[in-house]
Amino acid sequence: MNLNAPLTIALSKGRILEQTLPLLAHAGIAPLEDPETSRKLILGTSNPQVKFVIIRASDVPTYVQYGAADLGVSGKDVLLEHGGEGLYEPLDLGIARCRLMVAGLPDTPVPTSRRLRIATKYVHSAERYFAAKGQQVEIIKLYGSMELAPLVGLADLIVDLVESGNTLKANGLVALEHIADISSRLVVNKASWKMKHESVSALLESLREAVGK
Ligand code: PRT
Ligand code: MG
Repeated sequence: MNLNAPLTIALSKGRILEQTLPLLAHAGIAPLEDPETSRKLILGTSNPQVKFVIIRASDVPTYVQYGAADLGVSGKDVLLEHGGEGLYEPLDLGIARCRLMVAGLPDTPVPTSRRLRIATKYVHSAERYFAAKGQQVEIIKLYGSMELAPLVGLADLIVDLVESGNTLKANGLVALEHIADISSRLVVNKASWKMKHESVSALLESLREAVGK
C-alpha cells in the first residue's frame, strides 16, 4: 500500500495484537520485530510510512485522542470507559470478542440495610447500567481480579468481561446480567482523519476488506 503520509498505529500486547496483525498483514503491514518479545515501544514495519507504538490496552484511546498515534485498536469496553472524545470509531474489527456482564455468587442476597456493592474496573459502564435500571449502587473501583471480590465479601456483585465463562466457573461465580457485546474497534484521531485523509482511508479500506465487510 502506497501511503503519502506517515501513520502511527497504537496497539496493545496480547489478544488485540495477536488478532490485529493478520488484518494489518492484509494491508501489507508487518512489524520488523516480534512485538510480543521485543522491548522496543516503537516498532518499524514493512511499510516505511507505518510504525507501531506498543502500549497498555487502556491507554490506546488516550494516545489516539491526543494525536500521539493517528490510529489504534481498542476494545469497546475500554472505549466505553474513555468516552470516545477526540476519536472516530469507523470500523468494528470483530476481534477479541467477549461480553460485559454482571456476575456474582449464585443466590446473592439483596442487602436491605445498604446499597448493593459492585466491584469493577468498568466504573462508568457499571454506573450507567445500574442508573438506567433505576438501581442505587455503590461502585468499588478495582484494577484486576474482580472475581475475588464477592468471594471475600468486598462486593455483592462484579461487572467484568466474560469470554468462555471459565474464570467465573473456576471461582464459583455465575453470569447474571448481560450489559454489552464487546469487540475491538479501529479508532482514528479526528485531526489525522482530516489532515492525512488519503492515507487513513486507504488503510481503513484495506482493513475493511480484511475483516470481510
Ligand atoms: O494492560 P491492561 O490491563 O490495560 O489491559 P488488559 O489486561 O485488559 O488487556 P488484555 O489484552 O487482557 O485485553 C484487551 C482487550 O481484549 C479487552 O479490553 C477486551 O476488549 C478484550 N477481551 C476479550 C478480553 C477478554 N476477551 C477476556 N476474556 N479482555 C479480558 N478478558 C479477561 C476477563 O477480564 C476475565 O478476567 O479474561 C477473563 C474471562 O475470560 P473467560 O474466558 O474465562 O470467560
Ligand atoms: Mg488482561
